Amino acid sequence: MADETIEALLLEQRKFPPSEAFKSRAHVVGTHLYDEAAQDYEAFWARQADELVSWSRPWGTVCEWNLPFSKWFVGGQLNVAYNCLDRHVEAGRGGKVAIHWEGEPGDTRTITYAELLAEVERFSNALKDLGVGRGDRVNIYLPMIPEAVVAMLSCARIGAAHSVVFGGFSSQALADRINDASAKVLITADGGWRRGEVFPLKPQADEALASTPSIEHVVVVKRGGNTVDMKSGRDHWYHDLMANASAKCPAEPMDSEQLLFLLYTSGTTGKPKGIMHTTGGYLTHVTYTHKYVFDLHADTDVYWCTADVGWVTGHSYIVYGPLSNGATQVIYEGVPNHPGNDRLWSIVEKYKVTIFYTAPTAIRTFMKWGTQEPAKHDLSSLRVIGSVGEPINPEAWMWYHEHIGRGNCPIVDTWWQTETGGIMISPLPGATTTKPGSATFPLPGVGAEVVDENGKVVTKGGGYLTLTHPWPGMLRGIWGDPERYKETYWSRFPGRYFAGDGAKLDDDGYLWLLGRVDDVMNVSGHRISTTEVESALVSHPSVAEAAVVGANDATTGQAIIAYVTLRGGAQVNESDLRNHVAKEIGAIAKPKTIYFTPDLPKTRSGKIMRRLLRDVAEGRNLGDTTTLADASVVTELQQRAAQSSED
Ligand code: 7RM
Repeated sequence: MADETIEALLLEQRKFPPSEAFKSRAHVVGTHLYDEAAQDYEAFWARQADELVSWSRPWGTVCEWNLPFSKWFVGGQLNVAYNCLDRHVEAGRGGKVAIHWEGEPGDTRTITYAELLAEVERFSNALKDLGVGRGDRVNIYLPMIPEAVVAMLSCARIGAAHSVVFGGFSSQALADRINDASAKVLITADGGWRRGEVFPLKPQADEALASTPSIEHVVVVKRGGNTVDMKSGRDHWYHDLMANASAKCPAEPMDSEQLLFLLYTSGTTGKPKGIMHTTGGYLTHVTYTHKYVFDLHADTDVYWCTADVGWVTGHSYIVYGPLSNGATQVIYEGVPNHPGNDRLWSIVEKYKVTIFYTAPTAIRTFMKWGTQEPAKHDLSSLRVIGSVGEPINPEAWMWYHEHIGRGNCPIVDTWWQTETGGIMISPLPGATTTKPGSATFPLPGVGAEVVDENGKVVTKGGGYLTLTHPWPGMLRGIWGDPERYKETYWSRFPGRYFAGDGAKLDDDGYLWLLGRVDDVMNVSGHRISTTEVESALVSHPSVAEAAVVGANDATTGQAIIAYVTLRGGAQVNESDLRNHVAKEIGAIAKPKTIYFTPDLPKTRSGKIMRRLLRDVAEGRNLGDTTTLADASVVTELQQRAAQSSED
């Protein structure tokens, strides 16, 4: 019987140092930032806050830490919208493009910093006219249109906290979140474009509004052109409010610890948690990470993050980080395969995107679609490419490196969470030698350690990923439930934040994320991570994507069941694939059964839902499927499982 907390099976030897050409222009080369932060992390963050953020009143204390509650830059005052807009305009950069927006049908809008500021000032006044003020909550339920950015920044400007709900969520999910936050105003649209069609938002919102007594007003942006009901006195068209609002709305100073937003995470059990983020620390964290992780040069780069503003990635790396840094960015409304599988690459070519940030689920989908899609376009503008959301399998990393990065873009694999606010573990592209599949090292200013089940620090091999000291962007709590905050994040290992993820350290001290610890499989006493078996499967040239789960087994405790999606046109048989896994990482990790499937069940943000696959594998009725992106995928797998047990 093995005794490791989580076994480390996969050995990856390939290494990619930054090129001399990249280093010659990079913000960070070498170790000076790491050395500085290691001396005194509070002083390090204070320097970032000072250099990267504009304050209307300086702070007194850098960090007040009463475990598990932290306050950053205490006593300081600032306005986030001022930092994202006014200061760039005041510095003479009002004519710089903030947003190249591309609608799914092909319509476009180009918005400069001065124009974005004017829109935000007007909409801030419109919100004030509706009675919104400091400390209120505003819900946002919008497609990926510029008004989503305007709405968020307008809330920040007047001191109201926003709670963005992803436009793909149901009316029930919207109602739950509105009610938990007691939001006063809802900002939505008639509809948005997706896969060549208009999807309705206002009708969904209307269903939610039947049970949300706190909502006094609804603002509706016209985008889809679909017919909607407008309830007189409550519902207002955005364009009408804007026509009547006054143009000037000075940014008022907010306390550093003023609530900036709530963002709900569904987690695995229980009701969604309203994760709280505040002002000064959060802005410092996202501005710093956006600048250094992507090596942003705001005057020349064109940045594009493909996330939705409904997720934390959209908050931190579409809205607050990039705009605070004065970046020019692309925002795209629709799906990656409309009208063709090369839509994203045509956008990269069109806007000469230099920094591209996406998720492993997207990269594995691109692998399925084939290399001919990116090959149709000139991607030579790209210089840094990033990944977030799940562990990136080494072969997916290699595919991204070769076919999108064309062999000469550093890849930044960024580990972080809704709760961390910003990136925590990632290479710095001019400083770090990367290894395919490793998020490498904690960023300067971040403390991360792997521990075993007793909380003892592990310096080599697998265990639980913990964070050892507070950081500016950390969540301040769960809205309305401080006990749940302590219990969820701070109780498993005393004095440490436990993220819920497994990780291992290799011989060179590189960190490898191993997936959620709830998913770890126990096969004959060996604790095996899903990530490593999935990566072994994906390393087969025919495989694009894989999900594995441990299902109850009379002999081995759990047996590994794999669900595999092949690359376009490829074929392979089950036993070859099982042997391939044995060869890559060892016989103990060989899947007992492999199912081939065109799709895997995923959350709406694209993370594989192994819990459902476990239900399928163990023949259980499906639990909660409401967070699933496409429920037909599991139904299909269930039918297949039932069939194979009859065979
Ligand atoms: C940004 C985001 C958080 C969870 C996290 C991990 C997983 C995210 C990576 C990753 C391996 C990565 N926020 N995760 N990034 N795993 N490597 N680079 O995704 O709150 O929605 O999810 O996502 O399990 O705990 S999130």
